[in-house]
Amino acid sequence: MLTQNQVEFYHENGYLKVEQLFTPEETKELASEMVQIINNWGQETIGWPGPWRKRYLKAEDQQTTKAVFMHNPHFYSATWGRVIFHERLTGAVQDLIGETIQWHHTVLHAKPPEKGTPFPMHQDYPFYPHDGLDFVDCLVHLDDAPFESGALRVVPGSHKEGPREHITGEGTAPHLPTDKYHPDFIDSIPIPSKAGDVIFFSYCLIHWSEVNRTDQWRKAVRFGFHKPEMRPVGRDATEPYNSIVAGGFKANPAAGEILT
Ligand SMILES: O=C(O)CCC(=O)C(=O)O
Repeated sequence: MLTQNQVEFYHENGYLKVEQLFTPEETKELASEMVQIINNWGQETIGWPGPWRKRYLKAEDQQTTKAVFMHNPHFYSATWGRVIFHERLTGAVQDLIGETIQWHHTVLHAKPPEKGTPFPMHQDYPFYPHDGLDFVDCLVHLDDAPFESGALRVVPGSHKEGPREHITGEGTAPHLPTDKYHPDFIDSIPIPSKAGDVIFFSYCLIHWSEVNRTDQWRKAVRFGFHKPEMRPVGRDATEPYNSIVAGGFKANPAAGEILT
């Protein structure tokens, strides 16, 4: 699915954009199902809360940004369930981390027009820490995401140092401390994308994005997949941690011979 160069680029930089992984027909169907899901089940919020807003937004914008976030679109739409097994998506993840992959989550991050929420610099690791590094997030674009729409921005190579200390706690989404990590003094590159493009990135890659200032929605859905041996940090090692195997086969290291 991916070329050797693409795989090497991902491991070196911590991210990889694959253009048109979804065909225009697939993207059109996914986008229209997502609009139905939003209209039936969605809720508008200001986006991630937290003290980072003071550093990233002007006073008048700090509590007035707009966002629609939703987990598990497959609870409402079979079309979205099938994406968990989409062969070009899972095939790319298998090329990056190995034959057997376990699905972890699907979440919509939609930035409505004009004041669609920004995201502060962060890694995804503190949202779902696991005991390994082979965790790939995949940002599936349902709309064109030009620079002005708050396209994803990444700090290439920042995954190599592993998890970093984040500001966490009540009233805030995990984010990197703004006195050390802020676009004013950490260089990042924007990855403008088209509907149907997918950005794969390590859950240790530092990334962020700006306000959507266009008059169009910027809807993107993040899928997370990891190696099946990886387990959430803090969970008892004897507790089964099974979720959907989206590619390959999950063997049981403790299995005995049952059938011959
Ligand atoms: O969609 C974006 O612009 C950022 C999303 C993000 O930060 C994430 O998926 O962790």
